[in-house]
Amino acid sequence: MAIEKTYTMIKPDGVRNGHIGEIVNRFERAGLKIEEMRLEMVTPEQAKANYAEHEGKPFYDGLITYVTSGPVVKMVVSGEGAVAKVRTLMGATNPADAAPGTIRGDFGLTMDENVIHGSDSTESAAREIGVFFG
Ligand code: IDP
Ligand code: MG
Repeated sequence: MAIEKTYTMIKPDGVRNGHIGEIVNRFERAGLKIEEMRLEMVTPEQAKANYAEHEGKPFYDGLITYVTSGPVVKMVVSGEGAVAKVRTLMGATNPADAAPGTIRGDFGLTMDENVIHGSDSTESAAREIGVFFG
């Protein structure tokens, strides 16, 4: 594997419920490096660009409203196989299916409020880093 960069974001519920420190700690314990980190809102333009693949799906409007509803933590994280490593630490999309010990398994509430976003490929990562930090 190679050193990769990935985009990851603590969603509004993760910030509101006080999980920033725990999540950053899990990344660092896993050997990942925080390259960039900002606590701020997601703009509507950023939300639409990030979730373009879901446009037209029944949950799309709610997803855009939700992710722009409060401050998030936007991060670029790097390390050996960082894209897959962050996805493993996150757990399954639906917190009801996410394993204990994963971020979503431990802190996720519902499919809408599932604590964290992480790029799903190196191509998505490059695009998303451009959207949020470009
Ligand atoms: P991911 O976040 O694990 O990559 P995606 O399928 O890319 O999952 O979906 C993006 C986000 O959209 C999810 O994290 C979740 O917040 C939301 N989402 C996905 N599917 C549903 C659904 O069926 N109902 C409500 N929200 C959903
Ligand atoms: Mg996804």
